[in-house]
Amino acid sequence: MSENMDKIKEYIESVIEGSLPEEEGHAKPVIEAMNYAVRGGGKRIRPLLMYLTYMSFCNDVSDETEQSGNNDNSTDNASEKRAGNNVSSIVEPFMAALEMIHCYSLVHDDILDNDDLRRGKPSCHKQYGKDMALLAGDGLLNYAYETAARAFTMKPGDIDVEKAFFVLTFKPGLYGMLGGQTADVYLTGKPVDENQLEYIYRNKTSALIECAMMIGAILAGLPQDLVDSLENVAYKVGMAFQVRDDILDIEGDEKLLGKTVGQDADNDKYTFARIHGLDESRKYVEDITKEALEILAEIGKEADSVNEEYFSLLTDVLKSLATRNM
Ligand code: GRG
Repeated sequence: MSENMDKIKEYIESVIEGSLPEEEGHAKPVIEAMNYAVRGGGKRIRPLLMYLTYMSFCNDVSDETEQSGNNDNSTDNASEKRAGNNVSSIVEPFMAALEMIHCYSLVHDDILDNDDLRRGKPSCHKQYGKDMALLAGDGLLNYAYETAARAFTMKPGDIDVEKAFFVLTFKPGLYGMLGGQTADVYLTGKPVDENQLEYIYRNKTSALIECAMMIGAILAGLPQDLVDSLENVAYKVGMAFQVRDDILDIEGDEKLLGKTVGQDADNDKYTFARIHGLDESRKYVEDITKEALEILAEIGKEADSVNEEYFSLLTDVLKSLATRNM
């Protein structure tokens, strides 16, 4: 099968769009704010990494997702959608769920920092007010699990689905993103040491990237030792992603980024880039990305079967994150 990245991105958008709740009923105001926060503008890196990891290692052809319209969003029956009847591959509910969790974190983060812009649009609380944005974040977190739980009915009793669901509960939580964000908020305005900084970055940013690649690997049936190695790849990629984020907050283009730059300094955050400077930060991103790619290449040699086309796309995406401008 041959496909290009544009087609994959289109497919991911359709999976996310097809998983959003209908804007109806008494909860409509919050559903509108939830959908606003998810729709439009995001890079969709987490579902993309999950999908490319899954497709790189999945050798069960019957479970492969074709982007050819099997993901029919035409139904206007919300209960059918909730039952997952328009879902064609086991990885899809997890892809949509992880993007919802990521979007909830952005909504709440923007409230906390009182950021005006997100993805080139007014942030959720600027558009819908603080109360509704808070509820939209809560709603997205909850609906993410409702969405992922569809996988249980697609493959009843499947141990890999259970494992993947556990990873989806663990990585965004206390011992993952939420823990990292807590330390970040608690330590704002205070000088941080290397250990604290590593803890914050590993958790607030790497955790969801680890979540993406681990779930892709687990659902593809990779053995535990290779899932662990991919977790390490994702950890390193996540660290690079966050340091690149720091760099862009200093010298990035607001138009490309779709958000206000200079927020870290304004909020008195001691980021890697502020502590180490731009040159050292660039070198760190380059070095840790190289380490990640070396481990990924080893995984490619050790895995029983690898789809070379997807594996090479996965490698290219990870490489491109080190020099991203948005
Ligand atoms: C503090 C009230 C309160 C809530 C916290 C847990 C949480 C909400 C926030 C997580 C921390 C966070 C926002 C980390 C930033 C990670 C990061 C670099 C986000 C930007 O991701 P991109 O570049 O964004 O993938 P797009 O828009 O492309 O999806």
